[in-house]
Amino acid sequence: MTKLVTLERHGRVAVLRIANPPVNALSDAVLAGMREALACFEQDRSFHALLVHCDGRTFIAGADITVFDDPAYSAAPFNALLNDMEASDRPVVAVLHGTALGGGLEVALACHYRVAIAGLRVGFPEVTLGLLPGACGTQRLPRLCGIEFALDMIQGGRMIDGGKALAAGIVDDIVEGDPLAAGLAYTGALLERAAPVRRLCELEVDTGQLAPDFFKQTYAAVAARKPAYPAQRAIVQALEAAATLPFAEGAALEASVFLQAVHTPQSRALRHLFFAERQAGKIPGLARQSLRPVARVGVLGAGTMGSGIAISFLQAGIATVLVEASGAALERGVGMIHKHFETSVARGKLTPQQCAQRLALLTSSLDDQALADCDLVIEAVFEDLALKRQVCARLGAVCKPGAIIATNTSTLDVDALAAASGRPADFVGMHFFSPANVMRLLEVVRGKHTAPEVLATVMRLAGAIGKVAVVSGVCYGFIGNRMLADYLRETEMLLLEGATPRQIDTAVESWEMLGMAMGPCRMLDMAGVDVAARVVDEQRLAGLLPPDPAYRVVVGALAACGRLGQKSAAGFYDYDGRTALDSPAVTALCEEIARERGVARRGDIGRDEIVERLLYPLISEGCRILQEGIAYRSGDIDVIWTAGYGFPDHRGGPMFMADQVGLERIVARLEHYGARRGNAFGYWTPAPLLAELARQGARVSDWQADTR
Ligand code: 3H9
Repeated sequence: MTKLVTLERHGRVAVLRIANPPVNALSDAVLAGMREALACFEQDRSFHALLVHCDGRTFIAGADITVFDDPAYSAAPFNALLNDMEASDRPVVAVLHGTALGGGLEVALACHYRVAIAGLRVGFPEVTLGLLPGACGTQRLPRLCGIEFALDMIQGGRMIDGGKALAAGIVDDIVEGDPLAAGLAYTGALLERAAPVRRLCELEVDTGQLAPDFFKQTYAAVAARKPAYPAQRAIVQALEAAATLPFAEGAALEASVFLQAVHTPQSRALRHLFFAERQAGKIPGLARQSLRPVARVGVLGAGTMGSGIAISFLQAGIATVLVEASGAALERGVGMIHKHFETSVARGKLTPQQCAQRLALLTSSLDDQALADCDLVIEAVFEDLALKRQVCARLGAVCKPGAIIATNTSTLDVDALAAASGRPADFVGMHFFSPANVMRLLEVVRGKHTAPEVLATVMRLAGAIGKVAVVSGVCYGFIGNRMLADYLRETEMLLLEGATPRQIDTAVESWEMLGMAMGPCRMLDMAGVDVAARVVDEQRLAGLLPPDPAYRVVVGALAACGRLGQKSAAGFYDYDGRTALDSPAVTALCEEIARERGVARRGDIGRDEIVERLLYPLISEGCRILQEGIAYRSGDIDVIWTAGYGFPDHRGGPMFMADQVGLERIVARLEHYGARRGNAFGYWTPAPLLAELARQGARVSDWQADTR
């Protein structure tokens, strides 16, 4: 028996103890250990019951996700183990604490009784990995809770708390205390009253309340919602099998659709992102860094961004002070924050008491001095280098010693701002994405002199406010916006060559081609065409533009004629309310610019060209970013794009996708466009790292940068 699993005697009760930190994931070795322990229990009739118990902070959090990468993976041994466990003629009990997720919940459902320790959460998160439960979760859960409940829980992938699990019958009782002691007490009581074994596999699924066309409707709803997630359809198939077939046949169907899901590119991509997000939090050389305490946060600037940042901290229960120079702007910002929490109450997401508690943590002021006792101050003023320098100098003077000073700049030189603050070791970039309280990404910019504990503190804080944080080195636009610049350059170039905004958006939004949440023209219209034009102007001022007369001239021209995007009901599109309409004026403007700048128009721009021209230069820039050490690893770039830029998670991010497409092909296509369109400005020259990896037949995901 492995040390991961032991069988211990506690009087009449055998305790099957799993100890596989940190989350007791079911690796092959754990499953083998469980099988051996179960066999010992079955052989020893002096035991009257089996208690399944986990060491550490949680019950089993699921199958070990890495096992699915094995091309020969089979769920059959796991299922056989659970069937044998359930078949036992003596009570099998699970004591659940922390989280019982995925395969962990399936273990619990194969037990005859389940007792929860207060604070337990249970769920089937497989769908977030492009999977469905594969150890009869789709068969046992509906026998306990009905089809509709099971569908909601499995399709949603969300966790439910112990109270809801008790109400649904997923757990039999909730108790307080040490899991082992509580589990033994519960099992002892079962034995006292000679409680019988109960097997979910022997129950019928109650379909009495289901509408006759329930499954037909559910298939249709799934097809309309996420056609790119095959697991969604497979979940309905497995539940339909549970409702209509005997247990063994339903189990066989689940096994078959589960295995298909495991091998889909979508699931591989989502599994990659699961680990990439966790990896992103690990900073080379920063493993055991002491942290600075952050109990009070200041935000300077009460615009949309500043207010959104304040909401993020208030939501996490952190006292926040909002400071702004103009009374009217401050009032607007505070109003926005109040409205946010009040809307949450109206939608039932917060109780009125929770809303009051959060708002009580907010103070506001027109005076910088209000920031003097903050542990972290984030400036979120207008994106203008001169203004930000001034503001950072003010913060350097007003913040208390040891306070962290952060800039929310999306492109500007963090080292220059750090120098302006006079406290470069205390200084860091915290690039939130708009709307700051909604978007999951936080790009943390590590300056040349940022102290390690400042970086570590901000990374930890990001987790506390529900963000996924990725570290970037200092360069123009950091990781995300630097890559975005190439994507937008080609967007505008294609417009000059004759593509329409709709053609471009539709190509990159289409699931078969790419599946971006929003095409670039729609995105710019939403973010503000003037904002985009200002970014290009700042780049020009900083001397960062290529000597290309046609480089990103469209946003400036649109902004100059008042087409600022949705806010002015005209941008790349005309707007009727929220409906985007093709704009003859934009076509005319692009024709005129093309004529002026000597860009030839053509009518043969197809979807493949659009997607390749937007994506491959971006990937190439990602390789430059890696080679320069701006990003620690390619997975970090994938997290930035999926969490912050609407890149489809089922593609795993641009770098993961690059490996799927093949680096050789990407290099060939870049060279193809270089030959066809001319390469006077080096746009189509593959990054040296990309060219080298393609030559070696290697993958960018495997490439390791030296640590900075
Ligand atoms: C499944 O069960 C399929 C079955 O239906 C059928 C099979 C036939 N595997 O998130 P954290 C690692 S599919 C491998 O930072 P937290 C994680 O990478 C699975 N590793 O902690 C990290 O490693 P490191 C269904 C896993 O406290 C460390 O554990 N289950 C797994 O913030 C700590 O993780 C899920 O999808 C795993 N299953 O959150 C649950 N889980 O330290 C996935 C975690 O090296 N897990 N790791 O970076 C979670 O949602 C969270 O980890 C959990 C804890 C809520 C449990």
